[in-house]
Amino acid sequence: MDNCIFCKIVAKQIPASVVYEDDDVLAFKDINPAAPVHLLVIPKQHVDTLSDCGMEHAAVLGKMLALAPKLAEEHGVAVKDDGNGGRSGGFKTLINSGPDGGQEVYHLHLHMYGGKRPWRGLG
Ligand code: DGP
Repeated sequence: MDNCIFCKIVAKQIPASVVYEDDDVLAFKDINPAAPVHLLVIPKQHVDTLSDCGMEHAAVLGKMLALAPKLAEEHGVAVKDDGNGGRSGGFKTLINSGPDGGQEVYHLHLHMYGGKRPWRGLG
């Protein structure tokens, strides 16, 4: 889509630090990280916002979410057994949708945050 920054990243017209790519999705580092690990996962095919998605998007949405554990493992933020019967590590996934949802870039994207807290503005 013309003038969409994330479509330009997909098209390699502007640079990004890409961490995963296949035919359907692309993952790259957020330019303004709010956590030690802050990745964005996007569908290659443009859709403005989650609010525009329907069941026809279920496969790509599932793929975006299913990628998170793999990325977490690769970036050292997977949920682990702490050896004392508890868990350590972990990450947050978030999709901002529309103005009241805090969405600034209108190409659907899944944020993935992880690493040592505190994280900027994320509770
Ligand atoms: P949101 O508020 O959910 O729309 O978040 C948009 C995110 O996109 C924000 O965390 C910053 C990131 N971002 C914006 N422009 C670029 C860019 O050109 N490159 C990269 N890597 N990230 C960008």
